[in-house]
Amino acid sequence: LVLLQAATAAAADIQLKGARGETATLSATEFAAMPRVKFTFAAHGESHDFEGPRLIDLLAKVGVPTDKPIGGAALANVVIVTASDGYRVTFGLAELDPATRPNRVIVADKSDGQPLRDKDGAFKLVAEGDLRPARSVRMVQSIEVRDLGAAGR
Ligand SMILES: Nc1nc2c(c(=O)[nH]1)N[C@H]1C(S)=C(S)[C@@H](COP(=O)(O)O)O[C@H]1N2
Ligand SMILES: [Mo]
Repeated sequence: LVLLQAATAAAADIQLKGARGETATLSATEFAAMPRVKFTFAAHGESHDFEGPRLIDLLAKVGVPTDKPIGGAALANVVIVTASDGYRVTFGLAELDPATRPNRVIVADKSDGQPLRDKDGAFKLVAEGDLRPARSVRMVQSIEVRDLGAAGR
């Protein structure tokens, strides 16, 4: 069973969907090759290091611009992170933008230099600076950008 879980984790990929319907599947191999950042996150009175690419860099693969600050109509874009147990959390796209906010939001695949705990699955969302771990989505499966559009339409 342990071997089977390891194989499942290694084969995990993340489904991405953009605001204009773009889709991409990010394999664990592609994920591992992305630039990554690391910071400490405290939850339940314990601090641990988490490491992985920024969420916004994943979303670049489905049309989110990362060469200029998030602005204009994209300020009404929301990002929905869904886990394999159905747990869901949202962010405003600008919250993920390093040109807008100092707090980093990552999809972690390592903690304290080790693979994540089994219960976290292959990927766990971690939002630097959050005072509680409610947005630390375990077992991240898919991430979607949705454009709320202009008011009244
Ligand atoms: N997939 C998934 N992630 C989740 C949850 C969940 O139910 N499912 N609960 C959240 C909440 S409310 C908390 S407090 C933390 C608890 O996770 P931990 O036991 O690893 O700290 O996970 C968060 N991430
Ligand atoms: Mo919670």
